[in-house]
Amino acid sequence: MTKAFSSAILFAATLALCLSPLVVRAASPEEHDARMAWWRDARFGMFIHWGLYAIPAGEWNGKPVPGIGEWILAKGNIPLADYVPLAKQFNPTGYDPQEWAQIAADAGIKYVVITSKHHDGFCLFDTAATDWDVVDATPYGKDLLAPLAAACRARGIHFCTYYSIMDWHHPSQRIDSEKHHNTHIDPARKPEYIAYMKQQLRELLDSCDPDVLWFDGEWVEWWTEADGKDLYAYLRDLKPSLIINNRVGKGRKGMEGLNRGDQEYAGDFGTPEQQIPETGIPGVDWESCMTMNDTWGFKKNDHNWKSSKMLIEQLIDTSSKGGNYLLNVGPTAEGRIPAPSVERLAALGRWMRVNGEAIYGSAASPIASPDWGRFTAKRERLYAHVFETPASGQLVVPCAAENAVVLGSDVEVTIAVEDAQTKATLPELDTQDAPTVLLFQTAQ
Ligand code: H79
Repeated sequence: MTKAFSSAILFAATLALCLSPLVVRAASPEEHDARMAWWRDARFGMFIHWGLYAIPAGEWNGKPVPGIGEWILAKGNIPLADYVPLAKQFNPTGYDPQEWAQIAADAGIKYVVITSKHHDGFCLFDTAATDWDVVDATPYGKDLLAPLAAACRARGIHFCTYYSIMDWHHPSQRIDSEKHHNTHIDPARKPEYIAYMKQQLRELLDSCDPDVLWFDGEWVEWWTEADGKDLYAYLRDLKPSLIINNRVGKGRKGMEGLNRGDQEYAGDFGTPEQQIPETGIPGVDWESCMTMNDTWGFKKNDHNWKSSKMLIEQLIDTSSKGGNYLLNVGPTAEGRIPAPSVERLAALGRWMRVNGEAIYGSAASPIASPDWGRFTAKRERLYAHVFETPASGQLVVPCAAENAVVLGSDVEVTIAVEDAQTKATLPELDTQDAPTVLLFQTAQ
């Protein structure tokens, strides 16, 4: 190779390196909107927390421990040295990815986000970067994620993966002896760990092509916003259409820094956890992730299940504020989604088959939340989600409607329009097990 030629290559490579984050960040608002379009329309996703922590399932040596990889290795819980051999017991012969995907599809779910690696570092996919994965360390010996990706796609469900930045198992880090939600990294080994993550994420993109990467565990003090921006650019370069949550960087505290074109924080959407904000933020994409009981991973003694009605109301509440709802299930070590979760998903599905048009593709309601329920909106349609029938038997809607019906029925609702207000006299509504939706059509 001539010197001039090799220096030209070097120049081009350097230029490409310098430009790649810029290329990612310079996306026009139109390109950004196009990339986010399916996710904004989806509104309803399923989170799956699955891993070795489903084996102790909330109990260790007869004592309760957290049911999730979350704090399972924390002080006083399971020592890492005792946790690692659990892999030899992990043999989820009851796992049927087709069944899981069908449960999700029947619930009206549009995307699935599954743990590829939680804080315990254990990988549910085949990675050459470590043997601490389902293929190399367990009797099951097969990749769990690619078959689920295929089963989801066959049903029109977007397949997405969760990945924890904090890693209790990687030799670069050790768990803080007091604050288990933290690791300390050997600074000399940080580049090696970043290369490890990048290799695994590339493998994940190659093997199951996720549409969202959902990072977590970014709060460790050694992970910086610059690290997050670098990882964001790396991934978008590998898959330009990829959507990445704000926990790739330090943006959890910075919902307001997202999607405004300023890219103050890396990431495409905010991630309130176990809470639905009082209001959305116009122009900011966000997603509330919630559990059906109290834990993320399967825990046999957690019976604190939310009712189906409450879950439906949370989905509506989130949509009414312009957010997505990511509802968690924690499958067992055998590979089954627990029956109480399946029942609740089925109830959500029954409701969505009738009322889905009020959720999918809906926009945040311009109207504040009333006492009796929530509003969602779609072009000339306003949906009133009645959680409890108001004592007056009437609803007042702040727009001039042409007509109103009970969604999914031919029951017409009597309305009286005055100025820019519509007063609806409610027919008998059954809101015992699920909210009822009234559709108000306004002039085009
Ligand atoms: O995967 C599920 C949980 O296992 C995981 N996130 C969901 C999606 C999770 N891990 N830890 N936590 C949730 C709770 C973390 C709490 C804290 Fe903090 C981390 C307290 C202090 C550091 C949050 C982040 C508040 C400050 C920084």
